Amino acid sequence: MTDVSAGRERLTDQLSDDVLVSWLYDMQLIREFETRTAQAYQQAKIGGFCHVYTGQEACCVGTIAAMEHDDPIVTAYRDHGHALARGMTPEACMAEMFGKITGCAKGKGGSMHMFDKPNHLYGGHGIVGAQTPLGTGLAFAARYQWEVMGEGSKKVALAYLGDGALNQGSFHEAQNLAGLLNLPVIYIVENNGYSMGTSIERGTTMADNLVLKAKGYGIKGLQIDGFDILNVYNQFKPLVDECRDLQRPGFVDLKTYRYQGHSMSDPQKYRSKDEVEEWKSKDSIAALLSHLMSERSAVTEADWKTMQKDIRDRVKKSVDFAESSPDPEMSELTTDVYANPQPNLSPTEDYRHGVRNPLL
Ligand SMILES: Cc1ncc(C[n+]2csc(CCOP(=O)(O)OP(=O)(O)O)c2C)c(N)n1
Ligand SMILES: [Mg+2]
Repeated sequence: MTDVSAGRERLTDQLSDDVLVSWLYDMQLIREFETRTAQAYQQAKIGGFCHVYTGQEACCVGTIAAMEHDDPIVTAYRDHGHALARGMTPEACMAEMFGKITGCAKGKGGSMHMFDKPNHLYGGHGIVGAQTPLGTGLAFAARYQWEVMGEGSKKVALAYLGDGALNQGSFHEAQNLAGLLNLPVIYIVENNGYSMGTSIERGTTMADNLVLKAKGYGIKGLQIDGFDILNVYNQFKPLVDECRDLQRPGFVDLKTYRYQGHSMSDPQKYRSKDEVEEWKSKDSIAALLSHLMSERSAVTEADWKTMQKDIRDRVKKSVDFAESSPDPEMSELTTDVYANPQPNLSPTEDYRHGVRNPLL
């Protein structure tokens, strides 16, 4: 069993400069992407609800870096960052928001419903907390596949949620089942301190020590500073390894902050400008850049300028792509409504033939 506290300082020291530079790239890509998303929204090129991720980049990049590519993940509606960090192209992500056929879900899902099966991303979900039982189910399926079907290897599922989902009944039912059945799912609370305009202290008990809630379900929890990507990786990776090894659940209170309003229309009366500025002064991208420049001498000012320009060009291309892509045909209205029946889905077939599931 891995000792979660042991490798804290050391794990990232063992990673190459290239790996850390790729994290910097991914975080900056998300930030630039979200700047362009907000612009496009204001120009009415994006419809529906839209929530940008600016400020929280270290959370998705740092946690996804600790996973295998085929570990399934599921998240809430503030999902563009997770999609990009998992490998979705900016083109597919932007076109989805523009409602175009070239989007990851043929333009039918929009900002809140990023799906990418090849990259093992199962949404993007708009109902607060609804993704937490889905993450539990993904973990059940993964464990069943490995242990009962004898296929593949041990996996861990990630279910991201906001602090506003902590009080949802579905989340508590999901945790209970995960604890009871030993399911390899890690619930990551991206705790940005607010659920729309309600601060976490006003909305939930034990706000300063959320891991106590998971403890009640027999789930090991960690509190992690989500504003420092090195710290995120160093603390999170051992938990992932442990949950994979022992096939059991985990919980993370990942402390972070969003720089923009809750959604694209939010006067932000519930917080002060000083509070926002204080968080910005600890910015996660600036902190990683400083580490790479001064402690590793892996990036120069000129490298950083070039990287920023490359990213700007890449994101601009994604906007052009989205704009010039065609709308879905009218006939798309009636496709993808129901899953096509598939004859050989073995786990559920076992149920249908009355075979008891040995995991239960
Ligand atoms: C079941 C349900 N209730 C209410 C809403 C309305 N709603 C949308 S976002 C939100 C706040 C959620 O905040 P949090 O989980 O902290 O996520 P964040 O926006 O901070 O990322 C609420 C209440 C909803 N979408 N679903
Ligand atoms: Mg929140």
